[in-house]
Amino acid sequence: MKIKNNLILALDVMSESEAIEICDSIKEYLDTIKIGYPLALAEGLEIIKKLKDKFGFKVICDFKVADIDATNSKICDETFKAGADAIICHGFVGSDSVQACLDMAEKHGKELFLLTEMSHPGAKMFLQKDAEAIAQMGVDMEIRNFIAPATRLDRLSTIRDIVGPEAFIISPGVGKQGGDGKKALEYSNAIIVGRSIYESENPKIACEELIKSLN
Ligand code: OMP
Repeated sequence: MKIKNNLILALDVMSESEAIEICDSIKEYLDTIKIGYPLALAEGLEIIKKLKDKFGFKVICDFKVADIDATNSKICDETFKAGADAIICHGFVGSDSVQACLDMAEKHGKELFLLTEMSHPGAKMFLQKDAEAIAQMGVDMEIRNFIAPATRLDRLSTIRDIVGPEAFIISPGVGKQGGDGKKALEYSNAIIVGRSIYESENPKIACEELIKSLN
C-alpha cells in the first residue's frame, strides 16, 4: 500500500457534513482516511462510498473485527461490499477468526490490517503481554499489514522486528495520545492521526505543519 505523505487521517467525526468539511480542507495532503464506528454508526456504511467518490480517497475501515470466524466473515463481506479498501481486525481472537477476515479480504481483492498491541494505557493490562505472539501469528499467516502503537516506540520497534522489513505497519497514537510522528515513522510506514487534525481550528494548517514535522 502506498500512502501519500505517510499520513492517514482518522476521521472520527460524528456527521457527514463535518466529514466533508474536514476532507475538503485536507484533500491536497492526503489520499487515505480511516473510518471507524463513530462515523459509520452516525451516518451508515454509505459514508464510505460517498467520501471515496467525492475525494478519491482510499478508505480503511477500522471496525476492529473481533468475533468468531463466521461472524467475522459477514462483517468483512459487508464492509468490503460498501467500498472499503481495507479493514482492521483484532488478533487476540486467534487465527481462525483472523483467517476468516483474511479470506474475505482476498475474495474481494482488498487488504487486511492486523492490530497487534494498542496505543492506549489500558493496552498494558492484557493485550501487551500477547502482542508479540499476535504479530508472529500474523507473520505465520502471511499477513502483510499491521498496526502497532506510536505511543510506545520500544514496542513498535519490537513488533517491527517480528514482522520484518517488508511488512507494512501503520501506527496510531501521534499527537493527542502523546506519540511523536517522526519517531514513529522510523519503525512504521505511515502514522494515523485524528484529533490533532480534525479538532484543530484549522485542519489544513494542522495537517501542513504535521507533514513538515515528519520530514
Ligand atoms: P487520535 O488519538 O485522535 O489521533 O486517533 C487515533 C485513531 O487511531 C482513532 O481512530 C483510534 O480508534 C485509532 N487507534 C488507536 O488510537 N490505537 C490503536 O491501538 C489502534 C487504533 C486503530 O486501530 O486505528
